[in-house]
Amino acid sequence: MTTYKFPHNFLWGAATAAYQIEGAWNEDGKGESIWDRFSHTPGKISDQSTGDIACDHYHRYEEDIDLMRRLGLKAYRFSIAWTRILPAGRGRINPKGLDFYDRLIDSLCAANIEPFLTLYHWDLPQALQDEGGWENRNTCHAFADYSALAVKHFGDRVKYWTTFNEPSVVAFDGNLSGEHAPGNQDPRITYQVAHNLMVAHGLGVQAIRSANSKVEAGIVLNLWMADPATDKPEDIAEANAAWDRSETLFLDPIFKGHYPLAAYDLVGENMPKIYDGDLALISQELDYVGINFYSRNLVSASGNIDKVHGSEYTEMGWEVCAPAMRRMLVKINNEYRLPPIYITENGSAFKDEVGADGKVHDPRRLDYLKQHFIQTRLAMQDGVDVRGYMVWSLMDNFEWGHGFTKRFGLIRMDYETQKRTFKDSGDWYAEVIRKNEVSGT
Ligand code: IFM
Repeated sequence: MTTYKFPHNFLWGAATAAYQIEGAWNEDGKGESIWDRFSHTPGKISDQSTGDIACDHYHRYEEDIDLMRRLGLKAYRFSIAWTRILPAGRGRINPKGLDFYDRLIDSLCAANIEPFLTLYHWDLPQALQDEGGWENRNTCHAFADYSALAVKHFGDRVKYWTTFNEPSVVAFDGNLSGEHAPGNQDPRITYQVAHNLMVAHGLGVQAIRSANSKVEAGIVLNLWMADPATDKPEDIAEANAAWDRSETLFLDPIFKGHYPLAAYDLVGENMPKIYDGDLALISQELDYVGINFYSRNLVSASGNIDKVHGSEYTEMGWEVCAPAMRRMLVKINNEYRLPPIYITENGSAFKDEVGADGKVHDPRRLDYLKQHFIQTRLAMQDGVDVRGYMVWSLMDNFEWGHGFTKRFGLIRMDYETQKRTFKDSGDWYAEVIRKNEVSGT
């Protein structure tokens, strides 16, 4: 058994997103978002649920901050619902929306918990979708104006500002597979959205910095390591090609200032409109990058791979493979000139039950987190500059197209009663934070 100490000031946290926990979907002047519209459309969510109430965090945020205190969180990553403060995406400001986030942020600060704020975690105002959404470049300007408003208002208390959470999921799940809002299935729209999200990120960073020069601006990318299924040269080549086709689509424009040829060769007639100056805008220096890591893709030259014999899989069907996290971190650190890294999401969904003793014993989640903390610490020893770690998620919540069927929380939610119950992983995480170390093999 080895004990892995983390650096002093390491920012241990937990993460959530507005639509997944807040509820109060149409209260106090909030406008409709694309996720309100999508979840209210029959057949879109596997258990027919919606985020109308979710964890009712809008009304119970104080209780939730008490739970964060019990965890000893140093940081809390959450997102703003754009439609709470600008119900139509631009124009009229909703003071009650600002008021909610003021109260939330003030309570976090009073609890000594650093607010780590995401501006866009997928809930575009429906009014902007009605004008074409992210396919329409005007949405990028609306995003910059919304960013400036938020930073002017909250920037005195919030230091960390993330423009986008997982732009690849926004582009591909929302516009190619159609499994997410707004539910398009169109490759032409997908690539235009992918590019426009990058433009909006660049405009957002400019807006954040001109609204408050003291805050930090970054973006959050989700990365899956691509591992070869065997050590045959053709599988290794295919794994490298798979990484180049997908993960570089957002890393390259942001950190190299150009799109990856490997990815854009494949786009053909769906090539987005890119204007002069876009790439300079997109590749502005960032203060940090957030990385979300859950699993890896196993790649073989001969095609698809079935489940890996002997590997454990989560309820999402994702393989548990913590060493892939270290390899991914080392790879991006070698291939890009990166700012400091925060692990902004990592976690696992398992079928948790409340035991006869009234407790939630979730040894698989605890072990998943332990292994990933250790691999991250090892990557830090390899020279990767990781400054913090936000577990996904603080509590079970609305898992998008899966509704409430997947539980990622450190805290269990009973959605009928809104009762919150600490899981064993939550108690264990509190100890990790308190000791600033993790022990394991
Ligand atoms: O729940 C999501 C989150 O909103 C974005 N990253 C992945 C999580 C688990 O699927």
